[in-house]
Amino acid sequence: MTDFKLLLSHFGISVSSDDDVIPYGDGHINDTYITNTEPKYILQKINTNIFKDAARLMKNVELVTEHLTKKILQNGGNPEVETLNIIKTTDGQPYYEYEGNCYRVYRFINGISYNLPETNDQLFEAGKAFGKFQNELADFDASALYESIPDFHNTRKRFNNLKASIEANKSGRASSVKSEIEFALSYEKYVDAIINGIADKTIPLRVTHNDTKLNNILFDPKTKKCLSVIDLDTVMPGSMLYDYGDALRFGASSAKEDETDLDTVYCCLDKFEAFTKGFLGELKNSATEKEIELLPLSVLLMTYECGIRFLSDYIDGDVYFKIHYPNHNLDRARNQFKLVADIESKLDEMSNIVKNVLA
Ligand code: ADP
Ligand code: GN1
Ligand code: MG
Repeated sequence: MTDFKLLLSHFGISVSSDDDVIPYGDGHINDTYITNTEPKYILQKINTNIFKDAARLMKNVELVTEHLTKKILQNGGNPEVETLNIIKTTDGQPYYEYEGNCYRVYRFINGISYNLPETNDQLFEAGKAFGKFQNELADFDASALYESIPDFHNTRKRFNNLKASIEANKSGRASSVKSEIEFALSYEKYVDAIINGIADKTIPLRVTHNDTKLNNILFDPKTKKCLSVIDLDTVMPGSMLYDYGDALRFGASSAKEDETDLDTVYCCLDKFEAFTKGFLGELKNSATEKEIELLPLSVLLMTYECGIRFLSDYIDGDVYFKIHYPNHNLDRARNQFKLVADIESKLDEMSNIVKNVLA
């Protein structure tokens, strides 16, 4: 049992008992808790199976939040709620090692995160927020960043990893998911689209968030606008298309990421349009022709990539994503694959929407 009272005392935070530290949020990676204190804090056990070097990870978060803080202040905003604020340990460190685990504390931001957006306005606001996030980091020195997860959105590598998982078949589950594997392998033709553009420089490398699902944005409960973009663990050099495609993978879906009634899972073009308006409102002047061309395909690719990651993890025996029941990763994979097929059938319509938004 973690002694939370003792642990938090190293951050200068006092709780009456361990009951004042409560599991929080729906992240798939870190263990997140909220403290029942005034003010409240977010405590996270960093997933060091995934983020191997907590010191360098936290250096990234420090550098990025310092940069964002300057921008927020220049715009007359409030950095205490508009970006993450690291609470240092009493020794001035950005995380604390305790019983072999690495813990960090953030100031709690009083905002709402959505697993299923409720209105198109929320999509518009999310598009604006992720577009603005990239603009604010446009003059950030990318070479200062450590690559916290190498090849995070290299879809070719993700495809090869899936093949390796099937081959190794660590869980013995591969034979039970033949149709999902067949579906996944049949989409190989798309996997190089973004990587090739990066290689031939038609797609510029930018500092991107790389994990733009909607619950990594906090909305202001009063104004309904986006308050802040959080979960900065994967801020790394990447493509604008990763942030756009991943946000729509999640945000334009008609259903939650683990909905199992697949008849109710499809890509909503009105949500797609609302997000695109917000995103391109911020970035249309800096987007290249190739980036614009690949916007619709990036939604397919990021959804496909996430689907094959869930499927690989199911075959590996659920070692990466947090699951809440035995077939959770398989359900998530099926859900993403249903979306992939639907997005593929809507690519032309999506291109027309992008054209109209830019007109
Ligand atoms: P994971 O990498 O596991 O997704 P996150 O950093 O995204 O972890 O945190 C999980 C959830 O916790 C978020 O989706 C959000 O709801 C909540 N959360 C994280 N940090 C804060 C914060 N500083 N203030 C308020 N809520 C937060
Ligand atoms: C994870 O950390 P979280 O829950 O916000 C994952 C993303 C996936 C997403 C799928 C570091 O996001 O890449 O798209 O789950 N983050 C990491 O829901 O792997
Ligand atoms: Mg998250």
